[in-house]
Amino acid sequence: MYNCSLIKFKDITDKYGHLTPIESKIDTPFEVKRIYYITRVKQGITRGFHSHRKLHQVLICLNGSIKIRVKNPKEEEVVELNDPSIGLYIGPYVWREMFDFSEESVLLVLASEYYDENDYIRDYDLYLKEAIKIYR
Ligand code: T46
Repeated sequence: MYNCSLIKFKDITDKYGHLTPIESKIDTPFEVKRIYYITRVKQGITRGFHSHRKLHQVLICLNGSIKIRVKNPKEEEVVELNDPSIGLYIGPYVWREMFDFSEESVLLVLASEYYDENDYIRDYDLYLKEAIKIYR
């Protein structure tokens, strides 16, 4: 899907467990300026419901599982993240909705920019209006 793809990171496995290294710009398609994580989401809660204008991000589910619906004016997909060595890259003008957070799930997000509320499009009609120019 346009501006949206899975990234497979290294999974270094030995008898001590698993280790996944992520190096900015080497393993990510952008320079990482910010990280945040989402934890302790109660059952039935949905998050997201927005797009970004400039932001690039990689979402990684470090524990448990989380579903992400990604949409643009032409396509829609649901991706389940449940492997800490897989990241979901989401670029500009992709609408995202997160749901079905399993108990104890942990979502780590690597972001290309510092937090800027003006970069968010939280209204779906406005999103369609702006995105249609890109996806036509
Ligand atoms: C995204 C998905 C995957 C900050 O103050 N700094 C930050 O870096 C972030 C990300 C959020 N906030 C504040 C803004 C809100 O008052 O934290 C509050 C919750 O943010 P929001 O409702 O946007 O959370 P989600 O889970 O809907 O979306 C987040 C990211 O905001 C968004 O960029 O793509 O995770």
